[in-house]
Parts: sequence; C-alpha cells; structure tokens
Amino acid sequence: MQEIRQQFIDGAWRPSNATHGLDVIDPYRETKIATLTVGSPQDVDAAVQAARRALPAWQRLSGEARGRYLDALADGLFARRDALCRSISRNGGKPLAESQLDVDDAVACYRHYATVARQLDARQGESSNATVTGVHVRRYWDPIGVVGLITPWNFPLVTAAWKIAPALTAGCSIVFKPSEVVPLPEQAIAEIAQEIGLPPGVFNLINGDGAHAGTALTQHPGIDKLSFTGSTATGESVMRAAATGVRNVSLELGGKSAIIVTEDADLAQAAGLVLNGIVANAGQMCSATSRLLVHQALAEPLYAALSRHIEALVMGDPQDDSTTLGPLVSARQRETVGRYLAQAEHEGLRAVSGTRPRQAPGQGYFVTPRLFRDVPVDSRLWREEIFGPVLCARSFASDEEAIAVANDSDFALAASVVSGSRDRAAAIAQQLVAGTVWTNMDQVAPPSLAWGGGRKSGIGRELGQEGLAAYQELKQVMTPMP
Ligand code: TXE
Repeated sequence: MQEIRQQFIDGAWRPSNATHGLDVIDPYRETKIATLTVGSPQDVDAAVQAARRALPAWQRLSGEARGRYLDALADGLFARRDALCRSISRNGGKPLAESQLDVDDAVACYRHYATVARQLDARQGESSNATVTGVHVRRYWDPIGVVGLITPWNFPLVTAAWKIAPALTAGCSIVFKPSEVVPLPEQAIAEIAQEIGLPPGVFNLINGDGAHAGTALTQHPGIDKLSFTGSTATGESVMRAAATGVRNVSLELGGKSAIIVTEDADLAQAAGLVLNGIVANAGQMCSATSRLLVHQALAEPLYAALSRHIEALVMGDPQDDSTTLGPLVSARQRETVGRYLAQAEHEGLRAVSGTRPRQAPGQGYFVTPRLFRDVPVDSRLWREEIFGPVLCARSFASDEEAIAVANDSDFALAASVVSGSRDRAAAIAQQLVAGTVWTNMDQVAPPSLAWGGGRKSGIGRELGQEGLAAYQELKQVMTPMP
C-alpha cells in the first residue's frame, strides 16, 4: 500500500509536520490503497512562500522558455501514459478507455499552451488599436501572481492541466491542491516538474482535504488568485475567501445541462449522444447532459433505444478492457445518488423499464443507470445536479417549448442539440443559455476553445485565449507622441 506523507514544496518532496491522514480507496474493490498525509497550514505557508520567491524570475523568463517547460510536462505525462491510466482507473473507477482520454486530454492541453507561450513574446508591448490623440499606447500582459489551484476528483490530470498550463504560460507560480478522493494520478505532475528541472517554487503541490489544506490555501494572504473546480457550495466558500484582500477568483462549478432531440434527428445518433452524456464517467461530469428533452414524435422510439443501449453496458472492473461502466468514485457519492433515487420513488417518478445492464458485479460502488420519463420541471431530480448515471427526460411539442424548459435552470454550463437540420440546430443553439452548445456532437472541450458557464455554473472561462487571460493582468503604457 502506498503512503503519501510528503508535500512537493520548492522543487522537492518535503516531509509534512501534519499528523492528520486520510485513506485513499479503490472504488471497485472497496479497499484502501493508500494513505495521504493532509498538508498543514505550515505546509501551505511554505508552499506559498516558495511560490512568491520563484515568481519574479519565472515571470521574467521568455514565453519561448516557458513553452519548453510546458512541452516537457506534456512529454513527461505521455511517457507515463499506461501507468497513469491504470492509476486513474484504480483510484477513480473509470474504465480504462476513459482514463486514456483523460491522459491524452491533459497532454494536449500542455502542448497547446506550449505553443501559446511561444506566441506571447511577440505580443508583449504591441501597440494598442485604440486611438488616443497625441498618445501612443503599448500593451503588456503581466502574470496575475501566485495562484492557488483546487481541483475535484472526476477528471484527474485534466482539470489540473486546464489550470496549471495557462497559469505557467502566463508566468504565474502555483500552489496546487488536488482532490483528496483521487490524489494518486496527480502526484505525477510534481514528479515530472522535478524531473524536467522546473525552477523550484514555480509549482508546488499540497495534498489534503478541503477542510484543512483547502481552507488554509484559500485563506492564505500570499495567494493573488484562486481558481477552483468543484461543487457550487464549495465554490461559494472559495469566493468568500477570495473577497478578503480583493483577490481574483475563477469558478468552474456544477451543471444540469439539457440535450434537445428534435423529431427529424437520426435515432441511432441521438441515442448514442444521449447515452454518452449520462453514462460517461458514470455521469460524474459537470457537463453531463442529464436533462433530456425529446420531441413527442420521437420520444417512445428514443426511450426504447436508450433502454437497449443501457442493457448492453458492461459494469465491471474499470481495469478490464471490456468494462464500459465503472463504479462511482466513492461510497459517499453512491449515497448521494441513492438519496436522489429515494426521492424519485417518493415523487412517484416513472422509470423506463428494462434498463439493467447485462452484468452487475457483487462489489464496488456501482449505481445502475436509471432513465426517468415525464419528469415534472419542479422535481428535485430535474433541477439539481445528481452526479451519477441518472437521466431525467421530458417530451416537448415545439422548439420554443424545448428552449424555454432547457433555459429554466439555475445552471448554464453546457447544452446539446441533436437534429436532422443544421439550421434548426443552430437556431435552437443560439437561444440556449450555456457556455458551450454542441450540435450533433457532444462532450468535447478542446484546449484551444474556452470552457465554462454562467449562473451557478461559475465565473470566468478556462482554456483558449480566455483561459490564459484568467491568469494575466493587462498593463497599458502611455507615452506622448513625439
Ligand atoms: O466536491 P467539493 P465534492 C459536485 C457534484 C458532487 C458534489 C460534491 O455534484 O456530488 O460536487 O463533491 C476541495 N475550501 N461536483 O465534495 O467539495 C476538495 O478538497 C477549499 C461538481 O468532492 O467541491 C476538492 O479538492 N477547498 C464538480 C475540491 O474542493 C475545498 C466536480 C472539490 O470538492 C473546500 C466535483 C474548502 N472549504 C464535484 N472544501 C464539477 N464542476 O465537475 C472542499 N474543497
């Protein structure tokens, strides 16, 4: 069994003076696979001090040089691909094919920002387009400073890359706290930082839970910006902490995204996209399309097709190649989803029959996928993020009705439209309130495009140019014209 007693501070693994430990669990075998020493406030302070010391030299480095480190991080992850996939599947419970997507997405993200970093040098000091009579204006993009990055357990390495890569590109130094639920794959980032000779203090990793390490990090006055991905409730407390000292904050929180299927859609394509949007990662995705709105003319055939697809899923060992649906990440997450299923019974929701996958293992934190139809719009299952393989469906009579129901949500992260007509899909997409709308495709977030949403889904954008801007401060230098 692995013991993670140390924190990565100032370029080296350092023993922690903390006494508090946590168990790390394999959600398929329901066994302890590691113990994790929770970083103390002193550890967090040492990490922040190291990041502050490293900041001036790191930000002075050219974008070209920072780009080389980003490429080296991508190389380091790629070199460990197989081991990391096994680690993600073992600790997080997702099938190997999905873990491979995670590692590849993380690699692609570091690669993308390596290119962006190289382009930065040419932009620094560019003349502004704005015309101010008699004044010449130059623009510079400075790093925001030392950033505190906190990620959840559902996409290890990926959510970390979405923060670490643009922050390093901008010239920020980092204190990173991964989730305590799936910390094992994330340790590799520190190993690689050490291996590639990233200057000490530029990247620091503090392990631990939210109550101890997370809180110590968000409250540390030496942090200039907080970037958080996780639940809306924790996002609110991170934002409250950021208010002290008027510190910048980015939040990527939950979702309750809609998928709209029109009657002219290709049935097989629609069923595939709807299924993927709710069973990938066992539904534990902020972008899960967990509200299905299907035109009344296609509702019965779509429900029947989904039912068949669900029956064909193979629940089992995430490290077995044949498995297509893994367990939920933890006993706690299974309890949370179980409470929603009890609520569904209480509300008398109508489940579509025949939705039991072929194989149901006798161990692991599994939840059998559920499809509830005709779910009232005021049902808790329709309105709240469940974070499990539970799909709520309703039928609609007109596109206007579908759009209104889709937009009637506390969240605004993503949405999906499946239609036989590109024009109709585009018209619906334009009226949806969401950061990303997929039409006749789903669940892709390439590093060159922004990701994020409004309402209770968060503040700001990650990835793309916007994701880099989240770690920069614009400086304008004005000079009288000669
Ligand atoms: O998330 P938390 P949890 C949703 C999903 C899930 C629910 C609970 O609905 O069922 O959140 O999951 C750290 N100060 N999402 O409890 O608490 C914590 O250590 C600073 C949606 O795992 O938000 C971890 O690193 N940090 C989401 C991270 O925050 C704190 C993904 C996320 O934990 C902290 C995950 C505090 N006070 C869950 N408390 C998405 N958007 O994809 C906790 N943390």
